Amino acid sequence: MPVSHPVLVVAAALVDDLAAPGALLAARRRSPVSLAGRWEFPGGKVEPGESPEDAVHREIREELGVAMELGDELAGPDDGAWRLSERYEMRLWRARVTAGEPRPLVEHDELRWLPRGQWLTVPWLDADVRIVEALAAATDPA
Ligand code: 9L3
Ligand code: MG
Repeated sequence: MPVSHPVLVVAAALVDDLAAPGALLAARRRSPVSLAGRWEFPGGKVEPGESPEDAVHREIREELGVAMELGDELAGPDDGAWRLSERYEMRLWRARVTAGEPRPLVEHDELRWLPRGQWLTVPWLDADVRIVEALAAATDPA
């Protein structure tokens, strides 16, 4: 059987200040049922022919209704990506909202700005926990 390549998911670590992150935006999923109630970095799958950067802008516009600027990527251990499961791998960028107020429009039912020091206080998706930890470790104390 051919080994199938993981599907690429892209997501944003939206922070209030790219140079000195204080608050981090977490989004609570309402779908699918298996993930409902767990928190994540908002984002989704890259579409055919789309660059990962274009995809993360599109996903955040669709899911939260805002425009953003990208900061640095938080590279993961798997060729720069974060393996989420057998099916998915993810790339993640620090980002900042440039227009609009984030709202849970599609697959979330709540958004929360978590103050620095409280980033791990919500039940993240299992796959996202180590990424939040890595982001916190890579972020200088405010
Ligand atoms: N996923 C995990 N962590 C994230 C995101 C955005 C996505 N921060 C996982 C959940 C889904 C899959 O990736 O199983 C595809 O995401 P979506 O298209 O349902 O958002
Ligand atoms: Mg999504």
